Amino acid sequence: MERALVTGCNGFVGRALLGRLTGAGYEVWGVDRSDADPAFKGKRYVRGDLMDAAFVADMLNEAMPACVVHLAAQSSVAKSFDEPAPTLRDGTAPALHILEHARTSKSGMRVLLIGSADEYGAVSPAQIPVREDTLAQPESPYALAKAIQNQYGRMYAKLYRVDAVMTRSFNHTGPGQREAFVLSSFAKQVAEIRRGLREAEIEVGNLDVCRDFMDVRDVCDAYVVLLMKGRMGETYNVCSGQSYRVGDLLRELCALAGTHVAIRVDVSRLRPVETPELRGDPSKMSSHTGWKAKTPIQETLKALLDYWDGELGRA
Ligand code: A2R
Repeated sequence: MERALVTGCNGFVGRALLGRLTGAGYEVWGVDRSDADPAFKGKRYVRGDLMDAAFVADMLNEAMPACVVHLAAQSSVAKSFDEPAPTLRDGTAPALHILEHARTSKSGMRVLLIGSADEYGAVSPAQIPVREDTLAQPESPYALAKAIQNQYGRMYAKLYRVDAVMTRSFNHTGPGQREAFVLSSFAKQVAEIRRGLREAEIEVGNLDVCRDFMDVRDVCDAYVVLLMKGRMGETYNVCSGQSYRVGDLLRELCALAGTHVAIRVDVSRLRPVETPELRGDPSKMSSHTGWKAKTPIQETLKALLDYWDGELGRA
């Protein structure tokens, strides 16, 4: 049984990925800087800060994984504008420590570095759907950190034959996502309205942006398939190839919940720079690995709504 080590395992994607990796036959070790999430009960869990190179080296020497899925990062674009320095540090140094260990130990482990569609920055309509060879022009500290991480991976693969594979993952959502993320925030508010816990009014940012949203389960499947079939040194768009207007998804959530809501724009939710549409071209991913996003968006929205309904019911 091959061992996979997941960094940032307590987070939204880490918790969803655990079952997908186990289902694919991996023995999973998790690492994060807080106490283990209950999902990791019975699994090998290491607590520590990946900013610490010695910690990373010791952990990898002990785990000797066949592969690492590097999820750990400060994952909020909005927060990155307020906290650029920690975002840049957290988004780059841990990847470098992992790659350095792979280089010096010659372990041959595969390192899957999770990047972001935000690396592309403000793409023009003519560049949509965005391909991997589009010039990355990051427009947030978060995106810049991810672009640097991507270049580390590319460079280590080229110079040292470290088996690094990089993603540029487009928007994904699902049960367990924090409400700092747009669809999760909407779903929570709609669930609260349905339960009579708040006025029938929703606070929103920009409803006109269009994004390539996927279900987190599909994204986790993409990561598992990239561990097996991704090519060294390559970057892959993990995307559906379809984009949805955020306002339309809000309407869909309201329809699913059977609620009518008023909409109030909260200026604190508006970003300094906002790309009108970000939709990826998934053809490289599908031709190299066979993966395709398959979950209908309505199913994802329903799962998100049910999740928040359950959380509110428990509160
Ligand atoms: O920030 P915390 O304390 O919540 O911990 C986060 C953890 N993490 C770290 N763990 C160890 N050492 C570090 N230096 C370090 N920095 C961050 O990674 C958190 O538990 C986890 C990230 O989880 P989420 O914020 O829920 O991110 P999510 O949505 O699971 O995204 C996974 C990846 C990220 O690289 C995103 O930028 C990308 O997918 O979209």
